[in-house]
Amino acid sequence: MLRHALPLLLFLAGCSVSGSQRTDSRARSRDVVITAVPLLTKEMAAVYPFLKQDFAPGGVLADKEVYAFVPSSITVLQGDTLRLRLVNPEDDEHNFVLPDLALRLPGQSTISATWVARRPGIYPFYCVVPRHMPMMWGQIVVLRR
Ligand SMILES: [Cu+2]
Repeated sequence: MLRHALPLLLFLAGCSVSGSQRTDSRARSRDVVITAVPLLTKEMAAVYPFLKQDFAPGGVLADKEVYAFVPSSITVLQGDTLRLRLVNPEDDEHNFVLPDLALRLPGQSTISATWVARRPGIYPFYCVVPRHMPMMWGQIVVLRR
């Protein structure tokens, strides 16, 4: 009986080894475009009159403006390479800061970069312009392969 089981065990062991080798070959490059989008900025006070009070000293958005990264959540698999294209269509400068990657996004510019999802986890990215924090952020979710 054991003699018949041995080839099966060797086959299964072989599957395990080839499975882990395939892990790297399944890693892929993913093109991701992220755009900095104004949501509630001082220029919009003409459209939304309540913003005048919000942006005034003591208002809920005093010294702040609300921007978003779109999309704000990106899910990839471990080992994948993200080919990022960061688009800032308006005239305010932004930043894009990830662990081990920090980029300046001048107004009306497009910046390209790559980021490799080496380890599983949740990696937040931020714009670190003080008047855009803490609202302007997102996350890259790296799933274990
Ligand atoms: Cu910003």
